[in-house]
Amino acid sequence: MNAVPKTPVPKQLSAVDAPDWVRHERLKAWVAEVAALAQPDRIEWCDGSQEEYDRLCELMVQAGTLRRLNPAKRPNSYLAWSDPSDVARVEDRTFICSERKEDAGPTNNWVDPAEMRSTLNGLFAGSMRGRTMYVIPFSMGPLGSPIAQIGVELSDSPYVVANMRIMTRMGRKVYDVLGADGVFVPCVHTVGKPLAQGEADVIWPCNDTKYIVHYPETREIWSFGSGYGGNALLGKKCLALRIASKMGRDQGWLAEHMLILGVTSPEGKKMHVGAAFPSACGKTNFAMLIPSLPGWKVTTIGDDIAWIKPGPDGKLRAINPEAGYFGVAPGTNEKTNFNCMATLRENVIFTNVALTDDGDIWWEGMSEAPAHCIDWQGKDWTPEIGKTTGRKAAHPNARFTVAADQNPAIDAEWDNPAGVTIDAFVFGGRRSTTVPLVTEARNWVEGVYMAATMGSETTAAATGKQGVVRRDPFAMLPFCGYNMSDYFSHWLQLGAKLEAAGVRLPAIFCVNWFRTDENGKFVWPGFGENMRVLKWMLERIDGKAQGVDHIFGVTPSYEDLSWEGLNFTREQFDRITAIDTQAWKEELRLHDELFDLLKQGLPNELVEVKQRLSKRLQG
Ligand code: TSX
Ligand code: MN
Repeated sequence: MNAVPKTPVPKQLSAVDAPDWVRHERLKAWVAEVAALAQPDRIEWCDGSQEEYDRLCELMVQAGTLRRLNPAKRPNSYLAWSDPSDVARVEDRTFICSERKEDAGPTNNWVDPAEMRSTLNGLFAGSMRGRTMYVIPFSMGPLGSPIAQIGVELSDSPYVVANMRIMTRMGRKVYDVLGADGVFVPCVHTVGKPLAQGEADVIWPCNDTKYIVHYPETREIWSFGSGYGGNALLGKKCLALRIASKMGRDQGWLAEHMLILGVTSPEGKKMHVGAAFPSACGKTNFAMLIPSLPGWKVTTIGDDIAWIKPGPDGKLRAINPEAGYFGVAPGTNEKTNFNCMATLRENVIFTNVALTDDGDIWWEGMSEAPAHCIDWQGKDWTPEIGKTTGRKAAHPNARFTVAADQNPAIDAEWDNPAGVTIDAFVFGGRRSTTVPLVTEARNWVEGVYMAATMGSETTAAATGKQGVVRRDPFAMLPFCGYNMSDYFSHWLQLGAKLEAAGVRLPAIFCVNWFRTDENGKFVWPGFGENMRVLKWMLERIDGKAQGVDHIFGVTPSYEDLSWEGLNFTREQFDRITAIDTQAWKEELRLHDELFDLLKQGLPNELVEVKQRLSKRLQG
């Protein structure tokens, strides 16, 4: 890694000049403390204004970090190319530093907090030299919502400031909510590349050494060495999932890796769904789905994260803590996600997509390939070069950052501080066999079992290995800030508590859009046709739709789904709903492997569900 010089702290930085709209003494003292450690040349207190955003973007254009796109093609939009070594979250460098190792659990990297603090003190000393440290106040969730939380990120990256302004409610108004002594989550971020006097900067500063560190008990986040996505925009995965999941457990609520959508029937009846899918299952596409069934409407509340709390009536109410979408670009097009393409018409920061000759952007799966473009590494790219070298024009994890309110399908309630009432939870994965199109859990405990054991097949792009089932309980494996078994218990306890209070719990469904035929082709048309499945779910909740009982829940028969306007035969339907007893015996054996890994603290209810399913399979 780059050596970080450690010399005494300049005195003048230990007292910071905060603007008069910052009245929070503890916050100011903390800013001074971090500045004294990291020794930035300047401190800038972000106000979240358009002027500030434009100025920082212009600064990054001058520095070469951003390219302004052709305003006639993509108004007010920019393209960033990261260092080729800094393109994704770094799970093996992500740490949950609880006092006790058991509290992080077997699925998280753990280091003793005292030891980690000492490591980070060494790394952060002088790490912001030659740079500006930005103070970024943000709210996760509508400002002042009883479900929202406030964070303050200190970062030496203007790219982080610009992205945080899109992804969160960022700026001066946050200080009004914070007042003189409000609670906030301190988040410290450095790209880890201090500049010596006169040293020229690079377009994407970062460090080979990376640490993404969470102290769940004291609710602090420290991030070193990366400027990319979830490693650097600390409100998202770090605060809204890892830290918030721990807060939720302590305080009786849920922080989930879920999209939230609204569905309105032709009669005007509306329901809300929270849905969790592992990566590469099309979560953002599902959140913005355009129904194939006439008269139905789907609206987006969120595409990635849900914070869910029992409301005054005991029913679960959900907010999207984010204010923007940081989505994967490749594969997004007018057919897979029309609303998303409309959202991306202007005011976007693109990262690691290709630059076309007319100053616009392109990625694999967006449209027919251009005859020539500049790829995400700044090199010439043509379809021919792509074919012969295997190089992609856009990085497979290339992203867009865009404000949620540009989505034409945004839900009218998306910004409601009280949230929306959740009627159903949906869990899904990418499974070419075994798991049927849709199953309703018979009760809360069996639903938690479904979610806990959910898995997804790896795509070749992500791992090099195709078709291996990876367990990803609740799609939370990389995002739970504490022991996964305790997380299952928390779900069970919350359900039991609400049920005891006489509250009707949301129904729980398990879906799989990805069963294939003997030629490896997808049988279910997916996308807008998923509306047929959503319709069945809503009618189940309403007590109107039928279904058939099988090994682990209730599945619709062919007659129970609406086939209006779609040619889908009973034979095709059987292929994606049939239960293969042999395959399910093997499936349960794989559940055993997961439960063995998580055996410490694993709730007995889940073991009992497994035993019941096993018995049913034998019988
Ligand atoms: O996002 C997807 N969804 C959810 C949409 C609301 N994808 C893309 C996944 C990768 C991110 C899907 N892919 C879905 C789906 O429901 N289903 C499939 C599989 C599939 C792929 C292509 C076709 C049909 C199904 N059909 C044609 O290409 C013509
Ligand atoms: Mn996600």
